[in-house]
Amino acid sequence: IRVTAAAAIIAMALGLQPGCAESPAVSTTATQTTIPPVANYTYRVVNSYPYDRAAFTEGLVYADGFLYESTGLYGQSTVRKVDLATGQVLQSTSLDPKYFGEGLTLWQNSLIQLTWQTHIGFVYSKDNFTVLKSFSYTTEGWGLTQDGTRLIMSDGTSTIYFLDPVTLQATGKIDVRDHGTPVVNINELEYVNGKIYANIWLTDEIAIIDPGTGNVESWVDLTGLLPPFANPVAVDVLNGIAYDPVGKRLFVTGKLWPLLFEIELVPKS
Ligand code: DDQ
Ligand code: CA
Repeated sequence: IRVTAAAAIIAMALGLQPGCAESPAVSTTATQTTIPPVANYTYRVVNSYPYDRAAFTEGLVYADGFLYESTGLYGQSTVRKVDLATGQVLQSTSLDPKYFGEGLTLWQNSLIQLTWQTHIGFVYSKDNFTVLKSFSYTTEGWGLTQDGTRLIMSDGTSTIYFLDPVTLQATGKIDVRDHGTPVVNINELEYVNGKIYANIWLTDEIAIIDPGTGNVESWVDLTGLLPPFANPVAVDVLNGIAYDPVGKRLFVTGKLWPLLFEIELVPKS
């Protein structure tokens, strides 16, 4: 798993280990040997769109021709509605500077947003971005998506939590593993066709996770997605996955990236 230089420096500064999934050093147990081999994918770019390169993308959702996004950094965190074709920000609301915006999902007519280390989330009206309520949780807040029944939340560890979408209380959890090895730094999430797609912080990899078992079924290697000419000044890591179930389109971007991509997965030969 590739780690960008800038990301590695940030990781060092924060005293964190990148979330590499090395082969387990110890022998696998009987149950683990029954897990099928991981499928490896690369990608094909179908479309690319201009994007606000000042957006520190932490949460990304697609609905009805628009993207909804949560941006991070203290003093710069927002919830916004973005025009897919032009990248233009159509509507935006800023968070109090004490909050660092994180995962975002759409539930019925509301947008639900996490914050990083302040243990508070916000529920907004999707139409006018007014805050309808807030809720609390004990972990950090990283990624958020939903499967039609439950919210699905990551906290930077290898655990993914399921939350009741109405009470916003945790109802269950899974431990994400690649053939027994915990996968940490699970960041932005998207529920796609019965699987959880997850950005792994500080890498160019997306893990495709079985929500029932927590097993990583596939890895998608997005190395080289952002071309060097699009990257004249600092950008941060790949982060942000959104899915259009009607058009069957998969969108990805990154923190401070000037482009958003529609991609297709291509099996690695
Ligand atoms: N998280 O998204 C992985 C949960 C947190 C990312 C925090 C990155 C801090 C970067 C600070 C950069 C200061 C210019
Ligand atoms: Ca997402």
